[in-house]
Amino acid sequence: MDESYANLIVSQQERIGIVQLNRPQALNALNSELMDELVRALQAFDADDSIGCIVVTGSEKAFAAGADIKQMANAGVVEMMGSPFIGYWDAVQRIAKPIVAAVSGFCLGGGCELAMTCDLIVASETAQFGQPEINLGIIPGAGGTQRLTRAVGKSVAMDMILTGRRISAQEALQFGLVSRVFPTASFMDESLKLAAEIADKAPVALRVAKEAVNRAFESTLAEGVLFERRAFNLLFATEDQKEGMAAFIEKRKAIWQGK
Ligand code: DAK
Repeated sequence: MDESYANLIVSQQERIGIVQLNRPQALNALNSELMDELVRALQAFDADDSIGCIVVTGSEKAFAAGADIKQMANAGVVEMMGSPFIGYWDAVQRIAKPIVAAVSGFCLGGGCELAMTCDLIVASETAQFGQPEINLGIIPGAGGTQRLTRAVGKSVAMDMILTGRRISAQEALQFGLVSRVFPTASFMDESLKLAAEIADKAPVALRVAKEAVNRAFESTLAEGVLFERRAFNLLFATEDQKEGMAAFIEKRKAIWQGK
């Protein structure tokens, strides 16, 4: 990737696209410049056939300490209503390839909402998750009241959102907000290993699986199951389904074409 970014470090490792938030002076606080770059980097990876899975990460100290408080402190209601800011989270949600949020350190407010907009969250032992907006006289505004509640249930979500308290990586694992917690020393290696495992799968099936799981949040059970059935059947029109099943029968590794 040749494009250069002021607030990101973007790289590729085999079939993994890595986007590292890099605004250390503000603990990766998410301003509009950073979010604009993030969306552009994700869209570029999404359009790149050599990428199978994307990792969004931050620094050891902070995934992101929230939206940039200094940027929005003086905004008025009309300005907030007309702000394109929230559109960045929607754009992240529209990325078709799987996105792993690899979280170390602070993951707060809009940062936690960004992680939850990704497809799965893995954490280092040092990660701390929270929605502290209540301490600023506001509430989560990028999906936190909805996605956190779906992830951890009403009681824990209320506890976190009404008190602003931060939870540890272990608590986040226990509550179902994250799927795995890795030791600090091996956190990035383990996160990339997981992403590589995903990136190695059949590309079309990955997209369809992501879409189907996300549909669970947007539909009734009956509609979701119907969506899954159609999506499942559709995969029998792909070369990868023929290859995957032939490889199983022939006891060899499948070679995916993404077709
Ligand atoms: N914004 C701006 N700057 C931040 C920041 C933030 N969220 N978090 C940290 N910083 C800056 C600090 O101001 C400080 O800068 P200098 O003073 O050195 O210039 C630098 O990062 C280091 O921070 P600290 O000195 O505070 O570091 P500590 O280790 O002592 O404390 C901390 C770390 C993470 C506990 C603390 O920085 C903190 O409490 N940060 C704020 C966390 C927070 O309240 N996050 C929620 C922000 S509100 C929207 C949708 C969603 C949102 C907005 C709009 N729309 C619908 C449009 C989301 C809102 C939020 O996320």
